[in-house]
Amino acid sequence: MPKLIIISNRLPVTIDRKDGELFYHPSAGGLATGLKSLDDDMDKIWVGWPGKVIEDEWEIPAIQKDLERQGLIPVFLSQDETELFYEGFSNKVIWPLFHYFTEYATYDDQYWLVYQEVNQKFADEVNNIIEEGDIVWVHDYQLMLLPAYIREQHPKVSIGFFLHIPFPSYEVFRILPYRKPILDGLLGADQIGFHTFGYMRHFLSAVYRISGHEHNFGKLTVDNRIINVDVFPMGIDYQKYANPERYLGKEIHPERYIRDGRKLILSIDRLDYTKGIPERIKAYAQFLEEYPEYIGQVTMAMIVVPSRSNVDQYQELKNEIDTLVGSLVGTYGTFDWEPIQYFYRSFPFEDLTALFKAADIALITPLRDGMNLVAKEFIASKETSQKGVLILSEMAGAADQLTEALIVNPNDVKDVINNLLIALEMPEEDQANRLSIMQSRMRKHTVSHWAETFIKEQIIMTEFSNKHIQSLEVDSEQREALLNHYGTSTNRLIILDYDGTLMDFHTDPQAVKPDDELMEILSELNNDERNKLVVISGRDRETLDTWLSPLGIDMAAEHGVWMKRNDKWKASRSLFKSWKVDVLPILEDLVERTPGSFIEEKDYSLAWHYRKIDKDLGEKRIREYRDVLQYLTANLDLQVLEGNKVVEIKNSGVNKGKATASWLRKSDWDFIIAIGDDQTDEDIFKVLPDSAYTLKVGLQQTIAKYNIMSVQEVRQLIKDLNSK
Ligand code: GDG
Repeated sequence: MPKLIIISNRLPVTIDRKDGELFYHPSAGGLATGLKSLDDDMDKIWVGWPGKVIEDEWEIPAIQKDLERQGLIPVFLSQDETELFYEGFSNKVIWPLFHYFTEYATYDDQYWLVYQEVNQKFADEVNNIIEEGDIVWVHDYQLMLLPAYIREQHPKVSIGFFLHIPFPSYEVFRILPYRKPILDGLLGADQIGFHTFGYMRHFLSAVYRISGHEHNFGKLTVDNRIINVDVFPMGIDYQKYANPERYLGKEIHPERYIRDGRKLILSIDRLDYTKGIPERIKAYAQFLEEYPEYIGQVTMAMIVVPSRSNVDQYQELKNEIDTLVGSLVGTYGTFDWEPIQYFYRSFPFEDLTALFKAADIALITPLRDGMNLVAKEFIASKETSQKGVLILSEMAGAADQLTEALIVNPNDVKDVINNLLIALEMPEEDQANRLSIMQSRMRKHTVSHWAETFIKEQIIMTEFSNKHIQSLEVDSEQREALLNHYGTSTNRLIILDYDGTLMDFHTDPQAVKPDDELMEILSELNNDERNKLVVISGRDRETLDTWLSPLGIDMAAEHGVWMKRNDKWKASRSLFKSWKVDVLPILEDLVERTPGSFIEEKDYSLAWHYRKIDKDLGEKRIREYRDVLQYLTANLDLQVLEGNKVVEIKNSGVNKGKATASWLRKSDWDFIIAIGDDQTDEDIFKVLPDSAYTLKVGLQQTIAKYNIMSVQEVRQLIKDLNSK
């Protein structure tokens, strides 16, 4: 039976020691709940750190045994590893940077080295247990290299990755010295999930700018695999918060937290600089100053859960919060009223839900937060009362789904104060309306729903990817049929595009001279006298001649303006080039305004290339110039052709399809194959008969019969044809 292997930094249990004895605390986190509901057809195994450094090696086998019984596989970390991998790279580099606290990120190569080692340690553990058909799901920023490390050993296994924290904008991500290997690590997955569309967009932009892979509606093609990048907003165990009495099997006592009918404002966070705790206290103090009628009428219950106390910034933050709370109490507190009740500890679930129920307002104003589940839990806890207002930072991922909350910019004190006032004065009917809309959404989008959707999509994606990619692989029927047909035919037409089909793209178009391997396989293909090999390209004839004439093959240059047969170039028909003097100044203007782009002048065409510049800028320029070019060319029997990061202007009536037709007519071919990657190659596919094999390189929409994933695969196919 296939298994689901979940990997996260921490196991859902923590080992502890009391009087020398080891014991295990379960931690019923959201993730564990979500996974419980997953299909029982699958065994589940969880791999992670058990939360304690085990110094005595002899204790390890017993711990392993205990945990294995619960389906848990521990990865043991040394003291140094927890310091450098967890507190160091994870929490002093990635955490601050991904939450836009760039000045807190400390770059230390030792952290990075140990981050790689520990990711490898996790991978070794996982690689030992993977079997065919297993599904792997990796969680969060501590394990971003893991997908690639697992893929190295198990190229076919289905791997998902989910990031629980924000993925920052490219401008922030690019600061990271290890940005490329981190992306390579993530791109080992088949599916990469984020809480919001914003994070997904940032990730795709970083992948494009740093690794050069373009996406197509969130699908990336990397190393012959399709990767699905998508949004999966995490939910909560709704019923647990909506009905905690049933969950706990006992009464809850919210009244303990309600004093003298005062309104209760709730604030709950882990101690972290991303949570905006000092800013919140300051806004509250200013609110009391601006609206003194609320003095004595409201109380803020502020729970700060201790965390990461070994990291300097957290200690400083704790001191700052202590001072601010002290000053607030000092300024406004009276013998029978405290403006703020501050708890620096965690609360048992029973008390936490009592607080949720008691609170009139939840003030959740992180400066950045991947999702923020507390906001969702507060909404669920109002299921019975239908009273309560959520004030939520727009910087929390949850703001995308909790759109009926009062959404604020946590840096804008006035905005927070105004919304606090609105919340305090909101009529109950309005409160109930907003709550019920959000509740019906949360009720459906639970954490179980999240986990099920993620895994379901991952399975669909992996199957699709394998099927799609294997459609032309050795074992597939079509490929066999193609090769057999080739083997038994005697009069074959083989049409190949050059750039992006036989050679990978390069920012400098002149740098893609054919390499030895390509010359060898093309020469072998051409030496078979049953073959007519034609390279049809948009390039000028001089370049094609310099590169390919030693092969003695037929060629078409400039999309068919020139055609070479029996070693002689001929222009396709009466073409004219007088128009170039009119069009050239426009393209020069385009280059002037877009540094890094350039013009290629050919005999009968002009091309503007924008391969070296930002793709979005290139596309914006095309939009701006499209009209003027079309206006100018309309009366001149010219056409404007948009290709892969190039716009080409040439005589109309010339295209790769016409060129193809001229070879097609020459004989009664019994085998035809055409391979191309560009929009302009679609013209080739269009003119060929149904019996032809047409192949598009890449995943784009095409009228070709098959997709082939890469230049390497095209070359492999040619090699296979040669060996027939
Ligand atoms: C990451 C991302 C993202 C808090 N205090 C107490 C307590 N809690 C519970 C809450 C909630 C959970 O802890 C914290 O939720 P977060 O959303 O902040 O999650 P984290 O795991 O810290 O952080 C975050 C999340 O991953 C999920 O993807 O939302 O953005 O940073 O469930 O109720 N529970 C108890 N006592 C407390 O004092 N019992």
